[in-house]
Amino acid sequence: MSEHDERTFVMAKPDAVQRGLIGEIVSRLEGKGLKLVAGKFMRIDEELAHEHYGEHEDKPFFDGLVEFITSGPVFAMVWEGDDATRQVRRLMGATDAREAAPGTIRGDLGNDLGHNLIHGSDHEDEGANEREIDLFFDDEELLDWDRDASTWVY
Ligand code: RTP
Ligand code: MG
Repeated sequence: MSEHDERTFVMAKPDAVQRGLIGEIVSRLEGKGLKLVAGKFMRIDEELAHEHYGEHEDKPFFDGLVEFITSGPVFAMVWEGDDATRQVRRLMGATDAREAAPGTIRGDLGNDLGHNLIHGSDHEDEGANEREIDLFFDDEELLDWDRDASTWVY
């Protein structure tokens, strides 16, 4: 991990899994030059959903959000790169997929406010990265690796 690199938590939500868009989401982050350091295909249970979305516990949409995020498998990931948290949020687009700019994942592919395909740690929430990575992954699941283009790319 070089000096300016940071790690950020990302998740393909149940709608992305159901619609067969895991690969597309991974591809967009890879294409931007971010590096995958962890990935896990899993179900989020009620308890994890409450912890992960704890900041929204008092909001009227909380129960629906928990129901959605626990409705089927998700693909949880950790991505690394320079300013990775902000980069991912830019690639994701605005929360409401109907308003998200074309060119973004949500803008191009997402359906609406609730079904917006992807979660990324909030860059405005100090420490959200570490907190969410810790919640979903053990330390040994985060891989340190270097790209070695000389070996495999001709
Ligand atoms: P996320 O946490 O899922 O990456 O999304 P976000 O940062 O862009 O948006 P956030 O404000 O954290 O909201 C979390 C999720 O709650 C749903 N939501 N519903 N009905 C509503 O007013 C409302 N507001 C937010 C969205 O699905 C959003 O992804
Ligand atoms: Mg959020």
